[in-house]
Amino acid sequence: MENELTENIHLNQVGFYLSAPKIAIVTGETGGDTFYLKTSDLSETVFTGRLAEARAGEYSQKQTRLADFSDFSATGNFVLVVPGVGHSFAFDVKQEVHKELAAAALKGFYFQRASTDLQPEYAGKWHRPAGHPDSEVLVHPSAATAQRPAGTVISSAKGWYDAGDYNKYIVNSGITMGTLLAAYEDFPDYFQQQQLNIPESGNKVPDLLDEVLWNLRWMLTMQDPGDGGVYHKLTNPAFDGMVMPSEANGVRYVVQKGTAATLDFAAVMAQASRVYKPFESTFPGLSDSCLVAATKAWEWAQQNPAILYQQDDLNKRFEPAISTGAYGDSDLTDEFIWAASELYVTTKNAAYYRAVKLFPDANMPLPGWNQVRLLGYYSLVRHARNLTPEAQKDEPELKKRLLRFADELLEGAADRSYGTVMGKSEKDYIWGSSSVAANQGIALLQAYNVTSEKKYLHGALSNLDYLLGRNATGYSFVTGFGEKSTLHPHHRPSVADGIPEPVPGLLSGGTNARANQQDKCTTYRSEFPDEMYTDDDCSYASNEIAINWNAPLVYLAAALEALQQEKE
Ligand SMILES: [Ca+2]
Ligand SMILES: [Ca+2]
Repeated sequence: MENELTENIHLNQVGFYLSAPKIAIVTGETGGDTFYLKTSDLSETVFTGRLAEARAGEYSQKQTRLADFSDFSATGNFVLVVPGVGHSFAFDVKQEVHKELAAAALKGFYFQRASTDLQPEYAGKWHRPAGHPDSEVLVHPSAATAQRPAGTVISSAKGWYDAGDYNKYIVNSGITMGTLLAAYEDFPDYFQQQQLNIPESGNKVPDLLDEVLWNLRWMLTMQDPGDGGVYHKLTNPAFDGMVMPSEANGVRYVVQKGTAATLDFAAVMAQASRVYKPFESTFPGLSDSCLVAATKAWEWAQQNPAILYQQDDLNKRFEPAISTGAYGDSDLTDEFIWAASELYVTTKNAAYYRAVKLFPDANMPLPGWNQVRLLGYYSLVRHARNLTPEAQKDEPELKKRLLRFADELLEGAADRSYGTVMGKSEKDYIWGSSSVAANQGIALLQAYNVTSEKKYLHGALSNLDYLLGRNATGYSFVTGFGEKSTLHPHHRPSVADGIPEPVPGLLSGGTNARANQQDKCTTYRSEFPDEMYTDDDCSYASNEIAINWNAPLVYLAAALEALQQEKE
């Protein structure tokens, strides 16, 4: 039996660092209390350990036993063996064990590029002709002004497809870009040496910034030059069928300007202005253009502080009706905080800082597309030493809140059935829960940056383990990584390209406690909140991919690589 592969050993299927925690979870009945680490050909036993006492799963009550082999620290390819159960998938123990993952997660954005061919040289077997030139996009009646009446043709090329669909949404681009630019600001050395094999590799600009620029150029076209407001999205009226990008040729529109989109745009442009400043000779004028765009957007939002995007209302007043992702948000407190923070950090003009109430309440809401407060906090902490007295006065409170939040995340993690920070309550298993795990990891790494306390680093790592297989489903949610990883994401190119393997480096939204009620797929095999996942392309509620989920994966994987390099 121990010579047979079992799926009852749930672990990070990619592997483990030499000197970091190494945990696997054994589910179901075990014959005894001993486990072995063996070379992947099963010829040699390299470590022997004892399984911890059985725990009951928080939702399913299913038995789990934890196997801790953190003390093992030799390089190689191994399996975990539990007599009477079998052996695990093979995994590596080595330095830089997540290096390929970190690069692939970022390259996932290259595969989402609109308006360009993906050449075999860069895209391998997933090469494809260009889709969506977006050189002739119509101004929707909801976005019409005297200068740009309905039907005006504008050019709005480039950008990334948002998710499994082919539309481009400013709100969701906002948090995505903010997270990627934050990754660069926190770990510039790591990204300066990273090679993605994209068309811009070798141009002396870090590939992350080349990739981000593809979407930044598109975002700049989404600002109405007449008044500085920003269109909520560029979209078809309705979702395309499951076809390749080049076969989706419907008319596209920019729709209503809104305050959330405009503030997210302001934040991204302000942050981009300072990040691209050192690359002035390669991108002349870009940094200044971004700051001008950010300032205009901020001013529009001051004059229009509560223009919400309400798609149902919009469809009662304008044609054609729009039925694609709404990304409607009714609370803009956090968007104001984020935009003000980024403008302030870039310009050092305290008027931006004073324009918002930095602590509107005691909450520390985990970032998501409609909740971006902490992105502002992270930037203020990151640049604390270079700010004016107004912000320095608040710095101790900001750090205190950040650490308290990180401590709350860590609370009870070691005692849970899977030993991860992810899974403290059913609320973690929302639509796109993989991004919850990744964003919790980022929050913990912010705390680690402030304190250098290992518990935060290890907490973040536990959530990367979660994403790569140490979870109740046993799946690695990253395409192309792990023997039991997502194969059938709700992602039009992966469905339509005729290639068995999905486009690599994409993070599935993952477990979603209510997924079966939302997408009505019939292939779910469990209804427990932490197991509600189906690797089926019908499942947009548990198995879609999205840029705002991939971005925190990029941050988490790259940050752990960068920090591990310092240690080993
Ligand atoms: Ca480059
Ligand atoms: Ca909000």
